[in-house]
Amino acid sequence: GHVLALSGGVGGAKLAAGLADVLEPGRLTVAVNTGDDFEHLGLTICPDIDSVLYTMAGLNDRQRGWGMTNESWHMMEQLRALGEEDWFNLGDRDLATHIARTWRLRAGGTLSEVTAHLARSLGIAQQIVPMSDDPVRTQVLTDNGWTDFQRWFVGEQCGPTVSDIRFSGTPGAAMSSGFSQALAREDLAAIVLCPSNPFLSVDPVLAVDGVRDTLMQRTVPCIAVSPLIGGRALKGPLSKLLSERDLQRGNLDIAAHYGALVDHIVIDRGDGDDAPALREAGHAVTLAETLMRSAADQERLARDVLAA
Ligand code: FO1
Ligand code: CA
Repeated sequence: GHVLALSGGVGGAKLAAGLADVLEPGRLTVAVNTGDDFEHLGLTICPDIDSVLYTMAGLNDRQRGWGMTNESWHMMEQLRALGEEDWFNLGDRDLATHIARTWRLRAGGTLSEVTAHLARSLGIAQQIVPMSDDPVRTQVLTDNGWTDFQRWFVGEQCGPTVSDIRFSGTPGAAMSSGFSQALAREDLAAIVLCPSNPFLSVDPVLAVDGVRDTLMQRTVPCIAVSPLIGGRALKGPLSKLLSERDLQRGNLDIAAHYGALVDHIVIDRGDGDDAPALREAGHAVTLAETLMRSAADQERLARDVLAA
């Protein structure tokens, strides 16, 4: 059957790439969070779509966790010399993606069409679809008021404490046609929530009109891969958000957050102690090696998820 993966950046993109390696191309759709998207210097930037594209094409920079490998930064140096905003780093090669996307959007293309074009051009055979073609913008509430996501994430290095999160544009944002078609497939065999930040990467996807209800009504299994190892997130602000919300129970809080949406949770082998309580809460549990350092790791985890 067909597999639908819901993904944010980094961790999600790696599992999506693993799934792409083990499934025939026609059997995978990756629906990507667009809540991190923003307009910057006249360009439309879609960080999570970029992460998925680059990782599935094998062009991602593993060290940095975002952007392209073999990157150079001449444009940024010159931008700085011109006194323009330089808090958000655009590599020379990465810049081409944002120019191509912005150009095609301005010519009237939808984000779905533009993303499909970029994927094809990068040699990706799988379907990568934005969660929505309508703009959704994640914003966080801090002592400075509502702040756009990238301003907080990159500009403020996730420093200010977050007391609330909203997805501006929802309700009202419709599923992209590729996303709704994947959800409606007769041969849909599994829905995978990738190991992305539940609050910042998966929740915006669930906030798109109809997604949560459709997932609740579905009969195909929904499998979440925990983004935590030893109670901590590898990267990004998830650990900070959990502690600011006084959520100290690791995988149990991740599972509680998803609740009845998720049938099955895949957790790290080292966190086997969490399994009994997760099972008591009604989730099936699989232990796996969830750290993905290489393409081989991604593939191994993808196989374990599909076995679940
Ligand atoms: N993340 C950073 O921490 N600093 C950056 O300067 C930065 C630039 C950047 C450019 C293009 C792109 O697609 C992503 C970029 N990211 C950067 C990553 C990204 O903004 C975040 O990792 C995600 O939005 C959170 O998952
Ligand atoms: Ca993200």
